[in-house]
Amino acid sequence: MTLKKIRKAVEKVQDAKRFEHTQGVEYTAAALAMRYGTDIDSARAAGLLHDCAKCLSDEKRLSICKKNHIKVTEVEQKNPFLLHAKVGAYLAREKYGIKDPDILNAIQNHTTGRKSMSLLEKIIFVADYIEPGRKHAPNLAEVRKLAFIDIDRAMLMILRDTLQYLKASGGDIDPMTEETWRYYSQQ
Ligand code: DGI
Ligand code: FE
Ligand code: FE
Repeated sequence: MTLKKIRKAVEKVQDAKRFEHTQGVEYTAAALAMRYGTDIDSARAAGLLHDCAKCLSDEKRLSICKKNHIKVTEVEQKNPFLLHAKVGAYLAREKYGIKDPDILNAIQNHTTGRKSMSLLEKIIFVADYIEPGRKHAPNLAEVRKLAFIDIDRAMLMILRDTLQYLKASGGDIDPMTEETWRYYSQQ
């Protein structure tokens, strides 16, 4: 599918606010790809598709996983919104025809991160947090600036602030988020 077709298709499955965010992630990811010298169209495709499973119901996400033998962890079972990343990568492949494993990984790992992320995975993780439509994340101005100076340090700030927020709000922490933080704080 062309970027234009993907954009049209995603618009159909998202509410207006989510689609606004999606386009914000698309062009922020494109700008980061320019800065760090990686493929701009891959960044745009991953940005467009990263939340393609965000507007499904939890039941739907769980049933897609069950039907397609996608493993659901304990934390995901309890917090099925987390599955929008895994299910998004599945739909990107099956419904939107994405074959590039790097794009699929960027979608799959955009919420919790993972160890040894590729440049594209980091770009989507960071673009998701800093796109212009985001208003409430802590240290936004600083992370936005840092993203274009040192993407690994931006990753660390995002992970630190996300874990801090989850601890303060009593949200279940996915072991993957913790592992990503540990990995990057030891680099
Ligand atoms: O889908 P978006 O809202 O655009 O962004 P996202 O996929 O990064 O999801 C953001 C939310 O995910 C944010 O409120 C923090 C939350 N999150 C990230 N890691 C974890 C987590 N939530 C829980 N419960 N556990 C985690 O480890
Ligand atoms: Fe998301
Ligand atoms: Fe998002």
